[in-house]
Amino acid sequence: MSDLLLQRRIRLQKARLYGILDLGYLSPDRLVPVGEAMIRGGVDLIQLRAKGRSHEEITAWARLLRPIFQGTDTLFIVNDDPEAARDAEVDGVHIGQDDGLVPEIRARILPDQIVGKSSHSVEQAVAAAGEGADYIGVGPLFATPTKPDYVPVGLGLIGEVAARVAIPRFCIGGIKRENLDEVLAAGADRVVVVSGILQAGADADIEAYCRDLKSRVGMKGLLA
Ligand code: TZP
Ligand code: MG
Repeated sequence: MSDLLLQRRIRLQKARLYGILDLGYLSPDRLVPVGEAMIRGGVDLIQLRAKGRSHEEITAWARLLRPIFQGTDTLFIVNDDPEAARDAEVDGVHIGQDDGLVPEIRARILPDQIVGKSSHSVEQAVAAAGEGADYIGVGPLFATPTKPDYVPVGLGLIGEVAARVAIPRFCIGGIKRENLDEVLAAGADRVVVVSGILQAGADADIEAYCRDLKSRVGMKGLLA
């Protein structure tokens, strides 16, 4: 394993809070300031999610964002587009259940980049880990307008997956400041928050919202 891949995997192990720059909520001119606010607020991983946008656009936005991560501990992940992740030389790529197997994706990216995969059941979580994913998403826990077509999996899945899968598990879907304690009490130690962060308000409010989430999920990590 290269030093860079090892360093990325160590950062992933330590990561607790995952945020997403989702162009369903943000206009492109807000990517950099909101990304910077999230980094200041302590977000450990940030994904660029640009559903329905072209490969060229995604690559350009990834290249635009990359410098804001320099000198920080925050990892930068591109959703859905392995070639954009490769060409923009970000930290990794995130794929869904319909995007193929992890080894196929690895063959399309740089050797030291990480791969995350979404899972919606214990079977999918176990399979993603078996394929060699570096981390998994688990959800959606609750119904969410960010991914409207998905049936919520419920809080029970958190413990079932934790019992079977050792790689970092990020719970996702409808998680906000208001229900974070409930999610942590159900066994989550890592969370993804999308609309909660992006709808928090001005950049300073986004930063404060992230810092609050991070202190609470980070405390759980310390006690675990
Ligand atoms: N995958 C499963 S749920 C989800 C994704 C991308 C969206 C989560 O967004 P929110 O706004 O935090 O519910
Ligand atoms: Mg996908």
